[in-house]
Amino acid sequence: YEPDTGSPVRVNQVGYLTHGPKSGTVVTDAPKALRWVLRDADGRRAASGKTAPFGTDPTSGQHVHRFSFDAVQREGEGWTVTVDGETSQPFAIGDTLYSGLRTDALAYYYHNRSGIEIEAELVGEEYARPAGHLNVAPNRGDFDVPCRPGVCDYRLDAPGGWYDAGDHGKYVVNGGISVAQLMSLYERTLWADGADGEALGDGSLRVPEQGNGVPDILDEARWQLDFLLAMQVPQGEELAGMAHHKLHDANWTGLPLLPHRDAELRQLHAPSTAATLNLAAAGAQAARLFEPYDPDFAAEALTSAVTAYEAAQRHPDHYADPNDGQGGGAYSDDNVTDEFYWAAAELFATTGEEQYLEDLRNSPLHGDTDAVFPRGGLAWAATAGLGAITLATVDTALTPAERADITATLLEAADGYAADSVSEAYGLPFSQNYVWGSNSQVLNNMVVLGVAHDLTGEARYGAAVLRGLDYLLGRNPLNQSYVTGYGERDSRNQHHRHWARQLNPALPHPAPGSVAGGPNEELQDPIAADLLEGCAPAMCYIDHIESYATNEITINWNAPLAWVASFVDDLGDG
Ligand code: 9MR
Repeated sequence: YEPDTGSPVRVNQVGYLTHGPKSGTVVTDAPKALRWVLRDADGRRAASGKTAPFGTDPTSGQHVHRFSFDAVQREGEGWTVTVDGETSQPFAIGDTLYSGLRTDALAYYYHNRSGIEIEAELVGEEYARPAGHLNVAPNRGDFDVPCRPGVCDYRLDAPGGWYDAGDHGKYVVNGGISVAQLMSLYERTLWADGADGEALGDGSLRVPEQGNGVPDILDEARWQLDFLLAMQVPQGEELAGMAHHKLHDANWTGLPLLPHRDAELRQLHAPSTAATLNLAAAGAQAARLFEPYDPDFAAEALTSAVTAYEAAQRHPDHYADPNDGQGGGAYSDDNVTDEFYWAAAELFATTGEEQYLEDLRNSPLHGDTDAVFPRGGLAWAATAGLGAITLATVDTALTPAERADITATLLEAADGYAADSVSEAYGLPFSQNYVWGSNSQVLNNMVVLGVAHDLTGEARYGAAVLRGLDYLLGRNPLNQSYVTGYGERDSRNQHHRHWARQLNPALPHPAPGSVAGGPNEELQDPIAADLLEGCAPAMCYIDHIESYATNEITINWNAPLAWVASFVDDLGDG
């Protein structure tokens, strides 16, 4: 298998902000600089210059040059760059290029809601579908859900929430960080200059709650929060206050399969400390954000969060079983110091209570930049940075000195990511191994850079975010846009059970704004193992529906995409 990488001239296939950096990469063996020519849609020469030879890109093995045309600030569509007789994909220059991506990336959540009909009026006929998992045959769940044998003898009603990914599982670990990042995106509009609250407000998204007086992004978050709260172990039980790690099918189902056709038994899996702390953190954040809109819910969320945190303290080492992977992912994590840090931060931000601050000060992660913001990015198993972002940005009872310390940690991390984006052949703010969901690692580094930009106003942080977007949208070793519907060579066969056009022409491709997991050098699925053997790390990707290890989509990868799209759209407005 030889990937079709198209033109050797690699650009952001969507385009560049009018006043933003504009760079590309060309694959060439030429030892010396080459001439690049920028042409407008009519083929007229608009600018030209010399490429800068880079050498060999270690992530792809490709010999490349880089080029940039920052000075060009003429808006329009259909621009191309030609180098050595080879022409790039077309792209636009403008300031409103990303407003569609902001809403599309957020629409991902409505599309993947469980327990509610997805209405044609909101998403179009192609994407409309009946509600899934409301105990209507052949579905068996998510009301009155039993535990797996030996886990508990009660049953829970846990409808709603979002399906995790290509599968129909609902997981509290990663469900928590996903909803937290959506809430943080909303919360950013409360503290960051230039963050457009209306773009996320009531009437901004294609959700059924439009017009209820609540910002639509909070309506979307609420759908998941209600599910998370329902996963808590009831009072009177031995593990009261903990959260069940996950709820999913007893056996893996095949593809394609619409949610309402899933006939597998749904089961609750054992509570875990990590899930419990996801609930504590997300619940605490929800409490402060929903307070103006629904004080009863805010109070309920806070009670659940406090109860969860105390339960986690009583049971600090209930790790999810790494072998519990039948019918759903394991999401096991045997280091929860980061989840403790994140939950303490959110509880402190909301309540101002000293005990949470003490816990933060005593955390082994306190003041350790690499632990709070790992170079490889925030992720479901590395959540501390979410707490640090909150403490650096939201007004809390922290002393100014402590807030300054946490801000310094964040900026130090951002400086590292920004340096990567300057030195990488393809400009991405990431320099680690390419693992499962690598695109989300890139995106989460971009979130930290975006926050750094918001806090300092320094253009170099915003520029690094934009270069990251260039990478995701086509300036990369495969000439691939990893976001469906964006760019001429976009991913459209991601692993998903009902967005499965590759398997059945009557079904749609993923909805626009769905980001693929991306290159994963570990080749953990049969398609990748078979077709990608020997691939260079950044090229271990295939747009094939069965390659779940390189080409799945999931709530916790689209969340940083939504954050970044929103940030970049605001940047264009500003
Ligand atoms: O995102 C998860 C990734 O970090 C893990 O390496 C991988 C294997 O355990 O699982 C990923 O999560 C998947 C989950 O287990 C099941 N639903 C789909 C998720 C995305 O691929």
